[in-house]
Amino acid sequence: MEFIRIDISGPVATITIDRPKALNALTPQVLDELSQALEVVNTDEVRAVILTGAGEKAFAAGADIKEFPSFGPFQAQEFAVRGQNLTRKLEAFPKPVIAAINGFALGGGCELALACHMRVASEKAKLGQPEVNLGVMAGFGGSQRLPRLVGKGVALEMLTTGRVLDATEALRVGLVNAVTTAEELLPTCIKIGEQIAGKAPRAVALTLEAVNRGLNMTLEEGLNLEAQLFALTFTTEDMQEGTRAFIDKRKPKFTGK
Ligand code: DAK
Repeated sequence: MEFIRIDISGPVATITIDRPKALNALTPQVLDELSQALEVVNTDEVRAVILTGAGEKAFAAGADIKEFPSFGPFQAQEFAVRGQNLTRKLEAFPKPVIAAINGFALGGGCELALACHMRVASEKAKLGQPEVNLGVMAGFGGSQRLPRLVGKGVALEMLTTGRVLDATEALRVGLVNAVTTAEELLPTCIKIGEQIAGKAPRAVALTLEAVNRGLNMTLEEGLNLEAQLFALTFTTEDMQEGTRAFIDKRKPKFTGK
């Protein structure tokens, strides 16, 4: 892959968008490589994934604007579908994906972060949906995922004014889970990944499924889904191990079975 780096360290894999000269802007090739990278890290050994950007300035400064003027409506639609497929794949990924937002996360870059399961920002991070400055609107799910995360009012303000939030404000509105210094960003995300790695992988995966699918259901439908997925955990060896370890007053050893 030309623009994506993958580092696997024990149970935590880090995927880095590596195009710092263009502030990690997202071309169709970058989107395809990101999608391939998710396949590479979807192994039993990897229990959590970190997504970040190379360099000190950007997570990803959005879709590659320099390609836009040559797009007609059909290419624009194809590009949006490609980005939406990637964000769907991120959201449905069976291991938690943590966005480590090291700088600008704008437009499509912010939407990538929104599709991750959680977001940690460095003090230098800036997040926003400035598409309206370019005469377009959010195209990788921002108009749908942002209001689900921060509420309709804040989302509409961000999407219609293009105002960019700093890390403190992003934390205040619930757009990111935590803010760290630039140096502590990756260690903090790795620590979260390692905490997850100590848990039962199938229980974690089913939890992701319950929350992701449940948010698009009525409460009643969501509770039904939860009951079914909860029942599924009772088919796993890890459920036997986890409960037995509690009774025996020892640490569980989960195998993912
Ligand atoms: N695309 C391409 N190149 C970019 C870029 C981008 N999004 N952002 C930055 N760069 C490039 C700059 O052109 C510059 O390249 P050179 O001129 O050196 O060749 C290099 O990265 C460094 O950037 P700057 O010199 O501008 O750096 P500054 O620190 O001065 O400014 C900045 C940083 C992030 C404030 C500024 O670069 C900026 O405003 N960038 C654009 C941010 C932005 O507007 N992002 C949203 C993009 S729109 C859709 C599908 C998808 C989308 C929409 C619709 N459908 C088909 C429906 C998604 C849209 C977007 O994401």
